[in-house]
Amino acid sequence: MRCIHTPRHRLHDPPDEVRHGVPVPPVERPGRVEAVIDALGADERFELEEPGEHGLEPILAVHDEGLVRFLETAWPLWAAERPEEAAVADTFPNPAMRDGMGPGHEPASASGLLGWWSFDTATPLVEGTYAAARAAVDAAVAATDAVLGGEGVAYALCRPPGHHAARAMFGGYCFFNNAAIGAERIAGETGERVAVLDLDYHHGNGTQQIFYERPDVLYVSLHGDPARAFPHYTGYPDERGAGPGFGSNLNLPLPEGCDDERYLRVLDRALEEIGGASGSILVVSLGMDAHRDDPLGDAAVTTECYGEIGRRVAGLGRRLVVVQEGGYDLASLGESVVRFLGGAVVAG
Ligand code: OKP
Ligand code: ZN
Repeated sequence: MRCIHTPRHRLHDPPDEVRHGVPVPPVERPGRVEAVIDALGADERFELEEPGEHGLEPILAVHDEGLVRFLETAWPLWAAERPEEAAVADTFPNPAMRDGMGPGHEPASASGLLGWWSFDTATPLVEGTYAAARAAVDAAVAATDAVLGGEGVAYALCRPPGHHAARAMFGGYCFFNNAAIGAERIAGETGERVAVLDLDYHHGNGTQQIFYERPDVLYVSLHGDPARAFPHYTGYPDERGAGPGFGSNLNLPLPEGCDDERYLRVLDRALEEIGGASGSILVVSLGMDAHRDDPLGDAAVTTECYGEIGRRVAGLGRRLVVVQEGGYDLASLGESVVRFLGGAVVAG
């Protein structure tokens, strides 16, 4: 199986993330990729390769050019004032601030711009962030093109992850929405419907938002119930899509402590929905943070279960573009990915 990765992820290595106003060691860190590469490299079923450069076009197909421009130029603007610190917002335009007054204006200052384009304080931007985020997109595009070129399964080891990045907003450790970029490319190239199955523990608010009005892209997500879990404001089951996209979005919240048996039952529901829609390619947003040992999630999925999850997903009989999202327990992360991909390749 072709596994696309790039060392450029290391350019994004912030010193901390800010949680409830307190700097804490970053959870989304370079060691995550090293752990996955170590596990894949020890197994001859997987071929590691680096992506080519795919430019801005695939990014601009799903993201606002203002967001792209901001991420490209933010570091020098910020560093002119605070070169020793990572760039993090401390003020956000809560919609209630301008209630009844229209959208206002994009600010000119680094502080104002950070809040304008982001939604949390856990996603610091450093000098190399933009290059790393671009490289993660290149990996997703390369895996997508491998599958469009006839591969049954390809894996993009993306870091930073992508599924919280909306059309015009970054956050939740995500800058560009790698999986959405892949799905958009598949829809454009094939003219078929394409589904995105999001297995990360957190709801992929960005992917949902990008395709919310689109009938040609089905988004199905299993995630911690937003009643208790980040990103808090999206991921409820009554979010079914809008306009022509109504019915092309399905949220399946998980209970606290969700074990293998329960998880697999919810997965079967997700696969039934996807199987009922046309299309020959599925994008998987693969997060391992539903694992029992993950420091962010409260689910209890085992490493072994990721093999069964991979088998069931591949049982749909579609070609798979697998895009890495979260997963923060370095002891189990690599093996969980290997189990999933191994299951997917056997059944596929
Ligand atoms: C990114 B991905 C928990 C705060 C969590 C950010 C989580 C981002 C998860 N109290 N803050 O979906 O794995
Ligand atoms: Zn997550």
